[in-house]
Amino acid sequence: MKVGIIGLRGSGKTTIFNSLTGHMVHSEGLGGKKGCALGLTKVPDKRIDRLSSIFSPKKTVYAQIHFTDFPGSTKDEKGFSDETLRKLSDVDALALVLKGFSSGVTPAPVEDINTVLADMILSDIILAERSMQRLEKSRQDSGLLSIITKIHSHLSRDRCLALLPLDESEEHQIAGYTFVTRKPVLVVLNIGEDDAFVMPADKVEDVCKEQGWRFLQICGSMEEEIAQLKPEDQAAFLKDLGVDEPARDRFIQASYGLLDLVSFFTVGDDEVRSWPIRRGTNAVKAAGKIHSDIERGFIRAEVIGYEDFIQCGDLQTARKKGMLRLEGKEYQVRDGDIITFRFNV
Ligand SMILES: Nc1nc2c(ncn2[C@@H]2O[C@H](COP(=O)(O)OP(=O)(O)O)[C@@H](O)[C@H]2O)c(=O)[nH]1
Ligand SMILES: [Mg+2]
Repeated sequence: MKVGIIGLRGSGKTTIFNSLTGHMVHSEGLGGKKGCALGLTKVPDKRIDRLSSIFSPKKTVYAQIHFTDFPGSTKDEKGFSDETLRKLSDVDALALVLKGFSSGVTPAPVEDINTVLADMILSDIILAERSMQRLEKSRQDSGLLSIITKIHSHLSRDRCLALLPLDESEEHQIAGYTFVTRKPVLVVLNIGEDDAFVMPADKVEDVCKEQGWRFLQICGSMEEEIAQLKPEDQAAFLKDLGVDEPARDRFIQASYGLLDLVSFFTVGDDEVRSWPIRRGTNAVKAAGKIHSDIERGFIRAEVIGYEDFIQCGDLQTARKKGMLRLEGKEYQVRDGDIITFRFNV
């Protein structure tokens, strides 16, 4: 899964990117004007920590998210550049960073969120208009033209496309278009460490609610400092602050939630691993995430929920107690299921 970090220049995108990935991209460096910085981060999951301590496997694998730090736009640039759009076509979700800390200038997050929103909508309107002109001229695909026309009129009401219900066939027909407002968005209000300024966070949240966006508040510069500490010092620092997890973990988990992903786990002496799947995925498709052979030769899945497993303590006990359920191909995998697949190829 890939998340693109967008927002106006100076909102703290690179700072947050660094805190998420543990990278140290210089503030005016890569992310500043042109290129994009790329980073991989694991999705923290206390259940995997626990399973790993139970099995002491050779390898522990967490789910991962790719973050891309996009170059920021300034307020007077309109829409996204073609270059940026090309890169955005590749991301599954967006994290929109808003400047909420004061740096001599008072932050204006409400104005900023509306600026970026208008930019995103404008980008999609331009794309829709270009496509409508082309389709009208060629007179070939009237079905597609009517979908794009519907999209255009929806956008003209200042609404993100994620709010426009499309059926499967419509989705399929527009799959090749990069409409930025179709992507799920997490808005991140980047606040200062000790701000006297009263944040109009509720007004920002109102815009989010209107557009179906999620909202999170974070102090980017502090997160960046925490991320640079050694792991053992991080824990002590957080304890001092009286919190049990850094905001970066909430950020990563919220990004994960944007795509309605859930995790199932495989466990053993070799490996304890988290597998991200879309909510509603059935057992045979989940098996295919691990290996196509397991999907092809699927016989059954032995399943136990994470909480039940922890109560039993180990798989033998769970089996004796009859807590391991046998499930077939169509079983809908739930978040936290620990699964052993039986297969035959
Ligand atoms: N005081 C304060 N400064 C920040 C915070 N986040 C970022 N900055 C500063 O704001 C400037 C722009 O940040 P940067 O991450 O490069 O923004 P970008 O252009 O969106 O990538 C840098 O000088 C950062 O040190 C914050 O939470 N508090
Ligand atoms: Mg930057």
